[in-house]
Amino acid sequence: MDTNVLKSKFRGSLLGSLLGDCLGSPFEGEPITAGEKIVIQRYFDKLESPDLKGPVRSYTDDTAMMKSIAQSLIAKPEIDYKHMAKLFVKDYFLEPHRGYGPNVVDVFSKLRKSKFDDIYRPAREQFNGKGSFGNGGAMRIAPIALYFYNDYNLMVEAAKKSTEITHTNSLGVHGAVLQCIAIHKALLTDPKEEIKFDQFCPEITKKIKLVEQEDDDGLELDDDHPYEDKVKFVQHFLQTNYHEELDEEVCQNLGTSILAYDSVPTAIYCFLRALKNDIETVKTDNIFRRTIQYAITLGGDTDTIACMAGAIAGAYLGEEAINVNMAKQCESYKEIIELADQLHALVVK
Ligand code: RVK
Ligand code: MG
Ligand code: MG
Repeated sequence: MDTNVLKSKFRGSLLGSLLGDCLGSPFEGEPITAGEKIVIQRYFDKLESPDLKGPVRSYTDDTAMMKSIAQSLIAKPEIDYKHMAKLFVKDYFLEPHRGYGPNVVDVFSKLRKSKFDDIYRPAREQFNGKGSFGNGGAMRIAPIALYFYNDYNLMVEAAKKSTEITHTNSLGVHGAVLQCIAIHKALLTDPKEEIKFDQFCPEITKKIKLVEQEDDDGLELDDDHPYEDKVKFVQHFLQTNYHEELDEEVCQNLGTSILAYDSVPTAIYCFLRALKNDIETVKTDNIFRRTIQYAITLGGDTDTIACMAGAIAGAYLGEEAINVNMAKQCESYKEIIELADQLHALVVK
């Protein structure tokens, strides 16, 4: 792929992540009614206006941690997970009010207290040794998909290792891997070439199936391949024509919660549904906007689901698809572009 196209896609993915987070966070946890969907439509119409003034829209933990991963890859191109862990912790203690999950905050305190002697131990001990399955590993994963765009196996390994600093439950780790695989697939698809719905899901299903099989602990629990099953559900919903009641089924079956299992497949669905251009409740010709606006109208963990859906959409469409006025509303958007460019310069020759 042409290096300038890739550069635009690198920017698109990190900006997509930022915009989803900044624009989604005001709606976090709210039940989304038909009236609220109209409010969200107007909110997005205004965001596209060049005359819109007002305070920038702050980012939350999703972007704070995504930035740390990018900064660590840039500072330590040979990959240094202890350095990454230190950046997570440093940022948290500098700005603790970015809406971090309660478990990760505890992990950060333990990491600091233990002087990072074993960066994986605190996360392993959480939830009585089960580890977290929150979506915190997935929400921050975009820089890993970009940095390892040329080496799929290293990418999967880095997705796991960067996640395990805070999340060790296989549901948390595999959620991050699935999100990484989806961004990677979008990144490597030519934006002029249409994403084929009947191929995208089966391809990522095949990949996540292998990851789930490799990490299978042999316990033969009821469900040893939850993500494989969930992506099949995504495919099923995509094969159904859009109607508003479908959103309720999507929320019930795919989920919209803070848990990786209940949000990563939903984000993938939002992107693919937005590509189909049949969502009546979201009125725009812009696929990027449709992706994050639709994700927000599903409610629940809106910042994170929009952030993850935005990272995939941006990786596919590139920076040009993102309305500049909208991007300018978001805190640190120039810094995010700079990080994307530095990652690109490091890995795209
Ligand atoms: C607030 C039981 C578990 C669990 C387990 C639940 C920010 C807990 C971002 C936990 C993202 C929560 C999100 C989140 C990212 C996880 N047993 N319950 N084994 N594992 N939970 O704390 O980084 O919004 O209730 O690890 O994944 O915008 O507190 O944080 O939406 O999931 O938080 O998991 O959160 P954490 P995180
Ligand atoms: Mg957040
Ligand atoms: Mg969130």
